[in-house]
Amino acid sequence: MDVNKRAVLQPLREEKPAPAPPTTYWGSDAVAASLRALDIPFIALNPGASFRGLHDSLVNFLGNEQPQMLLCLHEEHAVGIAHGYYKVAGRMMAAAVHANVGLMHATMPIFNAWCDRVPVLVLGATGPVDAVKRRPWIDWIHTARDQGALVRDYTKWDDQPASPAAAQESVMRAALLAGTAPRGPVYVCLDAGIQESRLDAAPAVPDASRFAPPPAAQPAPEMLRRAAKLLDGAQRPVLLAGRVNRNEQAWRDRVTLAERLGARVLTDIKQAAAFPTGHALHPVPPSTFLSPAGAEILREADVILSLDWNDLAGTLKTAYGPAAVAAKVIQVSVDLHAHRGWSMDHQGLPPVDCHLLAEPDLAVPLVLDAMSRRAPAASAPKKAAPAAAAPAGDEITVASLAAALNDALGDADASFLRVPLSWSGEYRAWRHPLDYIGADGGAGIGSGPGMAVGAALALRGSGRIPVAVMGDGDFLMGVTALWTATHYGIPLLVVAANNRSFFNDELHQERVARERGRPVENRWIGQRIAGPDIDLAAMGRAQGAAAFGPVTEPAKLVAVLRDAIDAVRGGAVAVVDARVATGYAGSMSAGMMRTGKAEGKS
Ligand SMILES: Cc1ncc(C[n+]2csc(CCOP(=O)(O)OP(=O)(O)O)c2C)c(N)n1
Ligand SMILES: [Mg+2]
Repeated sequence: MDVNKRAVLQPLREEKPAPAPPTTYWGSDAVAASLRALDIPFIALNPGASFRGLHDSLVNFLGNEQPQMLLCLHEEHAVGIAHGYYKVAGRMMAAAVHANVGLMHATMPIFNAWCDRVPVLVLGATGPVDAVKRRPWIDWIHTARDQGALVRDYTKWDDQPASPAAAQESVMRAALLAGTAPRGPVYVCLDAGIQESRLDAAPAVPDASRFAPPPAAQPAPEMLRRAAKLLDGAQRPVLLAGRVNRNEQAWRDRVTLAERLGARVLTDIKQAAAFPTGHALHPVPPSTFLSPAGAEILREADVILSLDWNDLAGTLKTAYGPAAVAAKVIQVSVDLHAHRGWSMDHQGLPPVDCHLLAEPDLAVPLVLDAMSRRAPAASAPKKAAPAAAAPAGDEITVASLAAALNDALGDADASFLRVPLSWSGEYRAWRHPLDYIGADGGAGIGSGPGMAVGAALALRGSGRIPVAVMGDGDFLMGVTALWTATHYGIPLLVVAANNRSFFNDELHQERVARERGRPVENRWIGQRIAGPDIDLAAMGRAQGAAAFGPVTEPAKLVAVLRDAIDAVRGGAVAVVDARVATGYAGSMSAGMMRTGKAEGKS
């Protein structure tokens, strides 16, 4: 393999249409003009006749730029790519999905984006609302009375405008709502009849600046004073660093806050990097559920400051059990604005003594200013030594895979776009907000490849190596998303931690068997993805990726990963099929241990 140590940034593939000087204008041109006005960079889609009008406008009215189309092989990828892109870029993308069936394919990633509070502008369509205009059969099965009902419970807003002018307003409102915290996906259904109606003149271009999301809301001054007083008086404060943004200054502000308070900090592996995990004040690795060590720290706390911690109530319950929470709790979050009746993604109801109704990244500097404590607290606790690398055995484990990846990456800046369920937070330190983008929000397996492609798209040119480590189950459900990356030239390393099983659920079967006194050794049935073993490298190669493996020998792994990383540096998508032993790492935690056995995470 050609060893190329420097990142090569090939231009993103552009698909330039033949020029089409406008002679006529159409309803869908008005929608396209709105997307341009909103500065939407990309629109990921799988085509469909219900939005053929919009498709034509994107190509022939806008010239396939701003937004540029990204063709996807499944609607799940289209929304997942938009989701992953936002998680890195902090910028909203659009996705277009076909009437009824396309939206049905997109429901899971829309739910994921909803749970992750990530904005995505989902455009859909319906066969003509006016029955007279419907073609026989197909337009009838692809017309629904209320398509938005499919996603209404996990979007911030949906609409089905009834004219081109109303469609422009609808898209502006959708973007405004999606981009206002708490953020989330929105759905606008475009009637095919309206898209294909002729306009008398070129559509107006909305002034998007007049419909922009308002500046982030400030917390109430009284609450800020109260929070500062609680923190000034705290002896053993704990900071729960949850859902925060990718901004470097905000990262430094959190470190300053923790150091000034001498607060111990916990982070969550479901969320993006929120604090340097190697810092002395970050004593336990990020985990899916609160670890026993984390619970101990929370029980000792006198003041707990939650920076939009996902599931504050469940976390406190893990630490305190049924007893009242002894510590004073400060919650910094606007999330309650997103809490609805259909989905329980709002989690339990936490006891809160002081609520700053603001986004954490805005609130932290205000809290720092309001506090009287100025100097860093004197005694930082000693950081526990990181776990020693597991000794090399006959089989690759997820721990040894992580160690090999760390070795192969060396000092390079890498962004982890996914880690598998079997990953433990101690395997790699986060030192920068872009070191890790967190999980998918809704725990929908199959989101890994699509979200990784979207995040890698946003990382192009950053000098960071995009790395997605994912379970074989996650990989297999979404693998064709990688074609979008190879087609457009989006470098990305995908490492499949291939245990040839939906292993998380083997653990669930094991638990049930134990409870029922039935044979534990049957846990694999209906779970193993073996016999035949699937050649994941070949699946990657089929999408146009540089493919490596299957790798079964621990001794060969670092060299293979180096080659794969070099391929990514050269601009490729690389897929490594690493055959790992079944088994989960030692991060199993109190919440999982109801029966005292290691259990599945989701
Ligand atoms: C769409 C969807 N289907 C099923 C599940 C249930 N589920 C949770 S984890 C898991 C197994 C995932 O397998 P893999 O990605 O290979 O990870 P492993 O557990 O083997 O490490 C499944 C099926 C889910 N969360 N989402
Ligand atoms: Mg698996």
